[in-house]
Amino acid sequence: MTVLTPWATPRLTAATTPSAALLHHRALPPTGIVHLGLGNFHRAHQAVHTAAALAAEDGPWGILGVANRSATVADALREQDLLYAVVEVSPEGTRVVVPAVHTGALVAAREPDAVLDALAAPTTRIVTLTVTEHGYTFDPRTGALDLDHDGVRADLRGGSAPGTTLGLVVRGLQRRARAHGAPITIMSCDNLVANGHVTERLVREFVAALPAAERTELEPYLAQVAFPSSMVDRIVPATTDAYRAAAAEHLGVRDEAPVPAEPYSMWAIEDTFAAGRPAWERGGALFTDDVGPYELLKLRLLNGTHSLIAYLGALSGCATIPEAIARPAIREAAERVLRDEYRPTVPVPADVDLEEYVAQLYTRWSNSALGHRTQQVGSDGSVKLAQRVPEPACSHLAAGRMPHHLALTVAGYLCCVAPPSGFDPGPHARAMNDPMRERLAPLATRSTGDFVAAALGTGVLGAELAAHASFTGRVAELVDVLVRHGVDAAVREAADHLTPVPVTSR
Ligand code: CS2
Repeated sequence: MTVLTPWATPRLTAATTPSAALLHHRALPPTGIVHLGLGNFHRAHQAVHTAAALAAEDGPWGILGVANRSATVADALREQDLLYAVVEVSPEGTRVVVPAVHTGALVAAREPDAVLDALAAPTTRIVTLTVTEHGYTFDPRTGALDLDHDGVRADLRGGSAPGTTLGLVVRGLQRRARAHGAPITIMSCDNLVANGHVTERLVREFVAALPAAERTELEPYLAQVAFPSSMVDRIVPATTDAYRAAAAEHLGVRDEAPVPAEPYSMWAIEDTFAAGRPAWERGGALFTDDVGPYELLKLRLLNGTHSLIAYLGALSGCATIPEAIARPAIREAAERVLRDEYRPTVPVPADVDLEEYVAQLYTRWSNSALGHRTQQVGSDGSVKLAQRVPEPACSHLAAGRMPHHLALTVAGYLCCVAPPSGFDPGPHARAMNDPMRERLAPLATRSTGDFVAAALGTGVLGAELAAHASFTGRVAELVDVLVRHGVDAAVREAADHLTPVPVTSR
């Protein structure tokens, strides 16, 4: 192993990138895609599929990456000729590749006008989004655009730089409609059910809330805008020094912004583009008329189970998902929620071999070399769980069955982000970020039953699930067992349902 001293190692640039690491060898294409959300996920997923597509077929599909507020990645990329490494890690070994598909890196909060110009440029034909569930500024209780959100209100008023994703998108479309009106595709790559439809609906709601003159100017242009749905799947942890070291070791140069990722990657896309697209099917993506079944499979089997592993893992003191899934009790709870509670609620796409898919999930979660943190998966539960838990839970409840492990997921979440008085959930849970923390925390001083009813009563998991008293009751029992007896006892309680709960439909 070569040991590189950081100060003596040259920086990754166009001149120093080892050619063997490049995913394609074409000249950098002009910008055809503006991507909002220049985080790790985009750089390890869409950028890699785009580079692979470009290797197979040339086209004007360079990506201008836009970070929302933080300049860290954009600045590092600018110092590296927009290059960075993807460090693919598994127990079998490490592979380091450089996608080389970015044509620029901007920060919306710092240079909003340049971003709006890029969105309006006639050469821009696709806008892609990875802004997390949280970035769509909808009201979790109703799913509608949150018109009480300060950022949304400011962006609707206009007159200053847009601060929300929808504000940026709509103001970009407005500039476009005024300049030339060329068609464009807006594609969400976030973990939302029916992400294309949701994005379209939110854009339309935003436009409908604009003053009449702006509304009538923009509404007809929306007919030129396509909103395909897409299902994205790759486990991408946060960057740490270990990955910087791995990139340096493999490339022989210093990369300040590498991205770790698992080897697995999947992208299912609805083929309804308004102005062309890269040959992503030649870069590993799958095109389909209906992304829905792929989305549900992934959001429930992978993401839903992932959340349970993260909460029970953090409460057991596990820093990482592989550590958590290696614990017999957590593995058992994961198996049960996946097989008995999520699986019966998803249609399986014809080309997916379910057994193989599920076996792969356990291998992926067990990737100890990757060390995906429980804190990362557990963060933002208030927006993530709403996409994962309520629909399957309500469908079981409607059929007269109590989904004990979905209740355990919610109980684990509450214990992590709003720990009942006197209960210490441990460092990994304390480190979880959640936009609802401040609202939920004061409720946790109440008796468990009141606390859980009030917590779900905030609408965090939608009104329908909150109205099932038997479900909130079951969550409360599991919170009590978690707090008093720990994770293993709660898993036993969920599996054997020692405490009988009558399932009432409301
Ligand atoms: C995870 C996802 O953090 C989470 O909630 O479940 O980020 C998951 O790793 C990706 O969706 C995998 O594609």
